[in-house]
Amino acid sequence: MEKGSCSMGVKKMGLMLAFLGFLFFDGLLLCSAYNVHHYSFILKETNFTRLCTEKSMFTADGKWPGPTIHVRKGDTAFINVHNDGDYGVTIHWHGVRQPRNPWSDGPENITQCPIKPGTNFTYEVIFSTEEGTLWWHAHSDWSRATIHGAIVILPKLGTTYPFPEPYAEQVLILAEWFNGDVKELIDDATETGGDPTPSDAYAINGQPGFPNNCSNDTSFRLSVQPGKTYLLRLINAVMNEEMFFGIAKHNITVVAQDGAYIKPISTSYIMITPGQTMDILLTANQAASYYYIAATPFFDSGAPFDSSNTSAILEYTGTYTPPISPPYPTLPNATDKDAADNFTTRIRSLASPEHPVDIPQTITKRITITVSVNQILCANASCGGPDGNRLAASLNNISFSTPSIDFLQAYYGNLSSVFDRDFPDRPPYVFNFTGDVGNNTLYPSVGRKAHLIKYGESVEIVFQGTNIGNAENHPMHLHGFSFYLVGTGYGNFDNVTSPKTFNLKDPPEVNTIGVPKNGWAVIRFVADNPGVWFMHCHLERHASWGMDTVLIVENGPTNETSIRPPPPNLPTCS
Ligand SMILES: *[C@@H]1O[C@H](CO)[C@@H](O)[C@H](O)[C@H]1NC(C)=O
Ligand SMILES: *[C@@H]1O[C@H](CO)[C@@H](O)[C@H](O)[C@H]1NC(C)=O
Ligand SMILES: *[C@@H]1O[C@H](CO)[C@@H](O)[C@H](O)[C@H]1NC(C)=O
Ligand SMILES: *[C@@H]1O[C@H](CO)[C@@H](O)[C@H](O)[C@H]1NC(C)=O
Ligand SMILES: *[C@@H]1O[C@H](CO)[C@@H](O)[C@H](O)[C@H]1NC(C)=O
Ligand SMILES: *[C@@H]1O[C@H](CO)[C@@H](O)[C@H](O)[C@H]1NC(C)=O
Ligand SMILES: *[C@@H]1O[C@H](CO)[C@@H](O)[C@H](O)[C@H]1NC(C)=O
Ligand SMILES: *[C@@H]1O[C@H](CO)[C@@H](O)[C@H](O)[C@H]1NC(C)=O
Ligand SMILES: *[C@@H]1O[C@H](CO)[C@@H](O)[C@H](O)[C@H]1NC(C)=O
Ligand SMILES: *[C@@H]1O[C@H](CO)[C@@H](O)[C@H](O)[C@H]1NC(C)=O
Ligand SMILES: *[C@@H]1O[C@H](CO)[C@@H](O)[C@H](O)[C@H]1NC(C)=O
Ligand SMILES: *[C@@H]1O[C@H](CO)[C@@H](O)[C@H](O)[C@H]1NC(C)=O
Ligand SMILES: [Cu+2]
Repeated sequence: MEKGSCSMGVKKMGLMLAFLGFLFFDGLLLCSAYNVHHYSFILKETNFTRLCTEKSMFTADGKWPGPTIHVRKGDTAFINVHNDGDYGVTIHWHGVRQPRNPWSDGPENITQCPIKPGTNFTYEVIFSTEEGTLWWHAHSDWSRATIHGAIVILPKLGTTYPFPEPYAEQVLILAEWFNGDVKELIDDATETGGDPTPSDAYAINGQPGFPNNCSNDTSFRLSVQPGKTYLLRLINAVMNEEMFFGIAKHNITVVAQDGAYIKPISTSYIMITPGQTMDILLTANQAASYYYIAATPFFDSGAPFDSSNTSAILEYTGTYTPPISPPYPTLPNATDKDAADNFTTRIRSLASPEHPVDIPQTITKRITITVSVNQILCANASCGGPDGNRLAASLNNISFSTPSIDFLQAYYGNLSSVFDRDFPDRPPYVFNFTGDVGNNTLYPSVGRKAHLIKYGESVEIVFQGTNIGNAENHPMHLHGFSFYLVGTGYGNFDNVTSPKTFNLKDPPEVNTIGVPKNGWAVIRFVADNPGVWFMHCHLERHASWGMDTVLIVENGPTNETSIRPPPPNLPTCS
């Protein structure tokens, strides 16, 4: 059926429903021709009170979290973003591949310049292979703390979930609340070179919940009917911490990660990194009562972090006396690497006939990237980081600096001097990366570099964590692709012994992976999406410090394997 033949604006849909009698469900039209959706977001300052503190916050449509986008697999959504705020902003559609369409990917000054106050830009978000849960978020300064929301991608009509149809579903977004203004917070930290102030609370669907100050009575509540099974779409929109999550007295079953199905995992807790999403089945099979749903940080470095926890309440329907102290889930300690690994190493692609995998077996392009937290020397030890230095971070010892004209425009328009094309495919020094590191790698160089990849290459990237600065688990995220996580391990990657441990049969297909502290992670993908694609740590302070780079996949031989022409009204750079 012709794409777009029955498209209409979401706001008009209720009205159309009344007149035309279309089947309509929560913003989604149940008609196979209705595969184009229109949304409109207004970004604006809105007041919120949490932890007894009122502040003005930059949000989408005055909501925190922002609106949910509903589509089916293979649909396209046009999203007009109007900026009524005080400063420029961009939006990223996290985990959506956007075939040939980097123009709508969103990272600030990588694929576009910011949407200036008083102006708008319409993103064309093209869904292809994704199915399950993804999310969208601001991708400029630290606006994503407050500007984010869920993307729900249902199976195509005529196809079903690879598990029994859940009775109902619920988006759960983990986020971070800062009593102060997040833009001031990161601007101040950038000026001094020190650690940004940690958040004051975590939140589930915008509510810190028990036991946070003034939050006991405002917890998010999930009402469930005894015996029914619910699909929870969990998103980690937290800025700087990975999270453990669980529900008191209930096991949960994880069935998808990052918009791809996995073999079901029954567990009492999960670990989810910033950027990741998980689809989880919950069966209300315990005594009718209240139970806490909670999340606590997983943070395995010595840097400052928010050690608090957040909760919501699972509330069974029926007649009973609510408990005074509902049970709270037992979650692992913040530094418990074993607990994190015990969950993450169980994840396998579903790899069924309906949801097959296609893992590159013969690699044509190998890249090794060290992932480090560093320092930049400051004259007279005048900065706010360790030893009076400036905190920094790097990939292959290059700390990324953002240009003021986007990479994509510069690449497409052949502008020189915006970026260099020599991001190296191996670390500049080989040393005992995870051992007692010397000083030669503590101080990175600073640059704006991209790495070019030919269309169609089978790519393998080895992320090698290092013990420089502050070793820690880094959730690396690549735009424009999902990829197979074929192996992880501790210590230095060994190109003879490590590949023997690879899973080349059913590895998870994801867009964000935690590179273990003082360890390595290896990913594989086919470079079949021409474009300019950002790759970075999804811990926001590391991304701000320069733990980023750009992969450019060159055009293939035909129009259908080339970057599409730019859309009208791209924000201008200035
Ligand atoms: C919003 O919050 C600020 C404090 O950050 C306060 O000064 C202002 O009066 C509030 N505005 C409204 C409309 O409540
Ligand atoms: C969006 O901006 C264009 C100019 O680029 C303008 O013509 C249009 O009216 C704006 N639309 C909205 C909804 O603000
Ligand atoms: C709770 O908030 C009040 C008002 O802001 C503050 O005075 C108090 O110190 C806070 N208590 C805790 C435990 O954070
Ligand atoms: C929240 O409730 C718990 C017990 O349910 C209590 O211990 C705690 O003091 C309460 N906190 C506040 C801020 O009311
Ligand atoms: C959760 O799973 C564990 C391990 O399979 C099992 O021992 C436990 O009884 C289960 N708990 C519930 C509440 O189903
Ligand atoms: C949790 O970790 C902290 C250090 O991060 C440690 O002091 C504490 O004893 C640990 N608690 C448990 C129960 O293991
Ligand atoms: C991790 O799994 C191993 C093997 O099953 C077990 O011995 C260990 O206790 C687990 N650790 C944690 C923290 O769950
Ligand atoms: C690297 O350093 C670690 C930790 O100090 C040590 O255990 C390991 O043996 C070293 N490896 C090599 C090859 O020197
Ligand atoms: C690193 O540099 C510091 C100060 O320049 C020096 O004191 C220290 O010995 C050096 N360490 C190594 C391992 O080179
Ligand atoms: C494996 O590592 C060794 C030593 O670091 C290096 O000389 C060799 O070229 C590597 N082989 C491959 C296939 O990358
Ligand atoms: C490829 O695209 C260009 C520019 O959009 C167009 O001029 C040309 O006709 C296209 N070629 C084919 C074979 O579609
Ligand atoms: C991005 O570019 C704009 C100019 O187009 C500039 O104002 C802004 O500071 C740049 N952002 C960053 C993070 O450098
Ligand atoms: Cu990181």
